Amino acid sequence: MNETSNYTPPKVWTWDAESGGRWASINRPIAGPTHEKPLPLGQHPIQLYSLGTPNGVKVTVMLEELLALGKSGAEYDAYLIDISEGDQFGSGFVEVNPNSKIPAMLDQSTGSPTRIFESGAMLLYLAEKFGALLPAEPAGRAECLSWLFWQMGSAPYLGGGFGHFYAYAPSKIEYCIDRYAMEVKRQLDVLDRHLADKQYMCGDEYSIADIAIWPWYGLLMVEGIYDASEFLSTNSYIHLMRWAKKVAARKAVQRGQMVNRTWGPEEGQLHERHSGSDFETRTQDKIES
Ligand SMILES: N[C@@H](CCC(=O)N[C@@H](CS)C(=O)NCC(=O)O)C(=O)O
Repeated sequence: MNETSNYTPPKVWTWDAESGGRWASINRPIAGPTHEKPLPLGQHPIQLYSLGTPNGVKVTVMLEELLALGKSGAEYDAYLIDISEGDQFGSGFVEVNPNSKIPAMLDQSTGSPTRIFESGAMLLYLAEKFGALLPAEPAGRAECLSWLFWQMGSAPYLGGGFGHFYAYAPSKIEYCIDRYAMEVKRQLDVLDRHLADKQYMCGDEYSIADIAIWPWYGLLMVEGIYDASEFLSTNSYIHLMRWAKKVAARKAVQRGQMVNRTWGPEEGQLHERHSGSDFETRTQDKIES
């Protein structure tokens, strides 16, 4: 193994310089707002402030699934938060999410608005509010919540660990890439073995466990996020690949993936969403242009 650094940590860490790498300009060691900026408010019950990253996509897929089930109370306005510009540190955003990370959500249908932060909390909140996509009987519910929380605990190793050191860090550090590739491959094997005899994460029924896991592990399989398909041999996880493709084919998943997305092919981007017809208009724009 290459030894890449002789760095000796000082007694007390201080914030002296940007750390380098793709996200260096937004990283800081203090919480709280950096500037005054109220959030916009739309007409719909649910207000979402987000970006089309995997954590954001979980919630837009959930909302589109609920609307597809006829739950009109899940109508939503989705506003774009550009984390590369520091929008997550605006005063209005920090009031909804003191942790300054997308997604953040407000439910305006509850009299005084209810704030929800953390994508897993949003999935659970919405599933309970609308009585959907979460098994009602205790054993099924326990299994579903176990996988939901598995995702919340595991994905930081994929994104913040593997993705960061493989794709974003200013230099390739073998120790870090090895450590996180090992863990990510173990996680892929967990999912692959679990899905060997199941259609969905909790059996025959699609649920919030699938909605939480797919934007990270499903997209790694079908879209090769971080350009790492070959490196991680993702094709070898055949049950996980079958599940990833099946979930990717759902209309609500395709819609949810477009919302607040600002990169990739233009026809796959809907920067803000205020009505279901926005998707059709978006497609129409493309046909006419
Ligand atoms: N555990 C959080 C993670 C959210 C998160 O990490 N969001 C990232 C984008 S995917 C973010 O907003 N980063 C901005 C920053 O770190 O300043 C959730 O699932 O909601």
